[in-house]
Amino acid sequence: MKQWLAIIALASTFFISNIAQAACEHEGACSQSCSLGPYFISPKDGDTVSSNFAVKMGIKGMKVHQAGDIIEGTGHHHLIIDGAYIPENKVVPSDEKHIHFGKGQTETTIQLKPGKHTLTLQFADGHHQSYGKVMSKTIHITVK
Ligand SMILES: [Cu+2]
Repeated sequence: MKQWLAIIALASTFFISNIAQAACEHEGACSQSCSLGPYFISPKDGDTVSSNFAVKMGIKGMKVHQAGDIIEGTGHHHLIIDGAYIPENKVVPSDEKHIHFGKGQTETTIQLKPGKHTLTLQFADGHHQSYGKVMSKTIHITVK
């Protein structure tokens, strides 16, 4: 009997997630739950900024937590300059193009050369392992 309950519970979980998936794919009907992931509070996509500018980061569907332990539903921001998102479970590199906010920071100031750049936010777990494309956001900016 217990086994049956487990199977039914499992089946209904699949069923519910399928409905959620279908709702998300329904054009124009994208609710809050569809736009999960990190987002730029500033700058905004298409903005022109001065060479020294503030970056403010937000996250939907997860909570910011400092790096260290892996805690389900939490992670920290990474800012990738002129690079792509990090595939799921891969560790985010640490260099001048990949900035970690392992203390749980949600804003910073960066300096970029004049011209067009991309900024990518990548949310990753306490061990800096990427949550993948769905937990990333890329914008295009111009530095004057
Ligand atoms: Cu990290």
